Amino acid sequence: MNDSRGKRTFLSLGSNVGDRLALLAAARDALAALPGTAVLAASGVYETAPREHADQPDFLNQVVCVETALEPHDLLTQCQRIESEHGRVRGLRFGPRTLDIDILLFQDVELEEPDLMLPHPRMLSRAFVLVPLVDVWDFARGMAAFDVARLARDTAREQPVRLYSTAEA
Ligand code: PH2
Ligand code: MG
Ligand code: MG
Repeated sequence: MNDSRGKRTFLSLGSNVGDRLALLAAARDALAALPGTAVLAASGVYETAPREHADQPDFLNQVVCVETALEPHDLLTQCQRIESEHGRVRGLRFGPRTLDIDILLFQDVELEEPDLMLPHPRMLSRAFVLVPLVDVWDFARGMAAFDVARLARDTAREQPVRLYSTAEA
């Protein structure tokens, strides 16, 4: 459902265990099925070298733009449920995972709570977030005017990110 009163948000999807491409597709479908929620756009899928904890398989990463009538904490709860339903087991921080769904930006909301920080505190230093975000940044409404193209270029010099598959229609 495309709720015109919805808030616009960008989510980062990541997977480095199992059928990574299928897990990202399942995440998009599960997000689209949430009440009052529509997936407006999906970036290409990128294969990225692991950050923070280097000794793990490469990730597939993607960013989606979503419009939702849910509040940030309700969206977070739903994202965690979708992760669990797709085999996510909470273990090593920054370690391997079947599915990770992180809220990057939720319109202009700023939060510093133990379970939810907005904007996402590491998004501006991660090429695996910024490069896909460029693909869908035209859909930004009501959020800070980050120069995502420039940040993506700068971070991608040091952080391997390669296009794995282009966005599906
Ligand atoms: N997620 C992490 C830690 N490191 N590295 C890449 N390339 N992609 C990720 O999604 C990722 C990561 C913690 O969530
Ligand atoms: Mg994450
Ligand atoms: Mg996460």
